[in-house]
Amino acid sequence: MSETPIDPTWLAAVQDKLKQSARIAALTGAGISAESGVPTFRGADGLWKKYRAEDLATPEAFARNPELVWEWYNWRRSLIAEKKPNPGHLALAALEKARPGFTLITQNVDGLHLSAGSRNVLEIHGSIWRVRCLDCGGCREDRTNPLPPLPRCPQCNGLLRPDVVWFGESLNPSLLEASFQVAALAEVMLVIGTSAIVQPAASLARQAKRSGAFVVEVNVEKTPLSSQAHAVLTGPSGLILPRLIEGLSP
Ligand code: BV8
Ligand code: ZN
Repeated sequence: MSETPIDPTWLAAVQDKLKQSARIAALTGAGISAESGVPTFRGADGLWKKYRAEDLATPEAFARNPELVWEWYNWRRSLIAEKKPNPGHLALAALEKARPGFTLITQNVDGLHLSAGSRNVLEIHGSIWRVRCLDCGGCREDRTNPLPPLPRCPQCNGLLRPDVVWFGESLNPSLLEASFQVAALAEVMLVIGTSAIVQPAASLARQAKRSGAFVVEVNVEKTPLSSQAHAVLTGPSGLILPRLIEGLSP
């Protein structure tokens, strides 16, 4: 295991692994969007800093005070609306073009992977750009910015919620199953920009390793995963990922 700031030896080793592999998976967290100017959850300017996750990203919080929760999501939507994908997002979109067997699993709800051109994406925590009706279940993309303080369903006038997975809520079973399947079949698993704390997403890397994948962590700091990874590339994903896919022809 190595943890070096883009040590050329390890960079070459991971590049070789990617060249030799058909089935590659990536799990991304808020860190990959940091260089686009989207605050991470736990960073110094973290999203939770202004608010606490337990106070807002839960069904109880929404039931107790839907206006406060919508105020937080409207704030995040307005913040993310003007952000662009960074070289890290673009490198993963290029990786998908070079390797059809590449699957991107993201914990992020900001939609920046899709804006970067990635298509084989499992948004396991949902999307901040989708809304879902509490009454009829109708779910659709709505980029109105900002949404009203208590947005209503155009079909049945029911109260809308963000179509994201809150703490204490189960993930979509088919998305969850698909992501564990991808992890189990991966020859290489890139774990990028995540504090590896939130479950069950954090278990995907362990699943990949158990199934024989070469696990690579890309992060600016150590995480609980670092000691499990075969390679730890320390540095910003916007710098490392484009280097990793250099010379990777289809
Ligand atoms: C569930 C959507 C079944 C909403 C989010 C098992 C064990 C322990 C706890 C649990 C468990 N199972 C369930 C739980 C409870 C809970 C949980 O995991 N709690 C944690 C806090 C311990 N999990 C759940 O509730 C999940 N549900 O399992 O259902 C169930 C049901 C009932 C009861 C029990 C179980 C649902 C979790 C999903 C929550 N929704 N997001 C929204 O966004 O509004 S989570 C949200 O936080 C994100 O989606 C993401 O998953 C997480 C934040 O993590 P990161 O993305 O990693 O971001 P973070 O800021 O933490 O870290 C950024 C990293 O980037 C850092 O490492 C930093 O160094 C790095 N970085 C920064 N800049 C860069 C960089 N890296 C590279 N380059 C850079 N430039
Ligand atoms: Zn409805």
